[in-house]
Amino acid sequence: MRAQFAPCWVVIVLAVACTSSRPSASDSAPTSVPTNTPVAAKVPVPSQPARVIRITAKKFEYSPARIVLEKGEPVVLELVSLDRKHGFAAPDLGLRADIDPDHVTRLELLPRKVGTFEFHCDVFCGSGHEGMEGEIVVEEK
Ligand SMILES: [Cu+2]
Repeated sequence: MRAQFAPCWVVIVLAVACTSSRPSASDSAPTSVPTNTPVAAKVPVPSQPARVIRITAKKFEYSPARIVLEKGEPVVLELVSLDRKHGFAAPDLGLRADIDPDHVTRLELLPRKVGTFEFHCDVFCGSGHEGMEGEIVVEEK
């Protein structure tokens, strides 16, 4: 009866031996990576730094009111109010922020589609508020 199980035990012992003797990634890492390789080299680096575009808002205009970007170009919009609270809404780009006079509001944008995208003030700021708008034009590289 015991003789019938012997081949099974041999197979199990061999399987465990093979599994435990296989080097894992963590075991081999210290010997395969040169000691002078900086850890940061493994972190993906953006292909280009974000361009900063400052947009000022005041009754009842943005400056600049037209912004031209390249598709795939990372930008940071710095929004500043020169008078009172305004809004910045570019719904087709998924952007929305309040613009307060006492600090800079930053919005990151990575345009992924070509087109002209309207932005407007969505915080009532007086008669003329309805015409406070601009556009972001995204062009092919
Ligand atoms: Cu407004």
